[in-house]
Amino acid sequence: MKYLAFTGGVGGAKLALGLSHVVSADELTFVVNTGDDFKHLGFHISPDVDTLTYTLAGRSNQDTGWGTKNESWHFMEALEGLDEPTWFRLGDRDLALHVYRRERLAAGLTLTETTGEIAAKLGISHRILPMTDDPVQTYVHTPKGPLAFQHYFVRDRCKPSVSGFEFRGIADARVNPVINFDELHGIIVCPSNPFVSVDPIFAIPGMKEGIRRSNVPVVAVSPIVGGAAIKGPTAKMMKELNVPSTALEVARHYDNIITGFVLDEADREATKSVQGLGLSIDVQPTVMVTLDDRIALAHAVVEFIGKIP
Ligand code: FO1
Repeated sequence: MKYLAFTGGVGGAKLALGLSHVVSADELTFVVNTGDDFKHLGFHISPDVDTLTYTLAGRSNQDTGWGTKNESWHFMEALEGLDEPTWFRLGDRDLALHVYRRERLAAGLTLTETTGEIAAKLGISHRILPMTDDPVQTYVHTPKGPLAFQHYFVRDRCKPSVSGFEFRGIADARVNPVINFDELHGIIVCPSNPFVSVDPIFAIPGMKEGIRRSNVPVVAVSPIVGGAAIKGPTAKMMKELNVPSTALEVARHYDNIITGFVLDEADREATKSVQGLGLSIDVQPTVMVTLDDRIALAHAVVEFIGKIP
């Protein structure tokens, strides 16, 4: 395990796919946020794990970034007919994965073991590790009180104003024991939402210590480009938290963990300010549209890690 890549959902998974083409499976392991997980319709839903899995398997829905491509929605239509909730869209193909996971968890496997079985069946060789196998649930604080993450993100479409976050269960969560911090060459923080996708990973007791103990470069790719998030509510959350929605602010947010930061060319003028935080800087095209964009950025990140003292 030479590289660990921390990621959340859609945005981070783009770079993760690029990394999977650049670093072999025995040298690159993914650690995924599970704070978005929730119980729904009797299933254990694990959105960021599934988004990464489908992305690495080349099966993800290119339009939404989550769920599978060539999807159909008969299950949802039939469920609606039974007056069941359909705000969280489960496609017919995606449903098979949820049924499988429910069976394997009921048989006593951990989320890590179940995720490994699914990845193998989908032809993925890179390891996908949930950040923990213990229950952690992200809640966002809104004017109407704490809101479970999927209710905020999907049911309420990120409309409520956010004033803070809590990761319920985090104090008792154990770092996934499969993660080995000892022989690493570098750690990559993919461009996911710092507050609800990356912070839960860092908040697990022992995770920051493990990262520091590894004593290797920790490089984050900015999820903010030119003051806007490429995907999702990151910039909106920053405004609501009364912090500038800038790449510099993201670097400051990660400051006590990361040693390097990748800015988009649109934010080149922030180079000096980010270096002022004591971070090494690399400026790259970070907006990933094509697979080649993903691979090029992944190459640049791995090279950047090699240059950081
Ligand atoms: N996101 C949505 O905006 N709407 C959905 O209906 C939805 C369904 C869904 C089903 C399975 C899955 O793995 C992810 C799904 N997501 C949906 C995405 C998910 O809510 C987000 O990707 C993460 O929770 C945030 O990164």
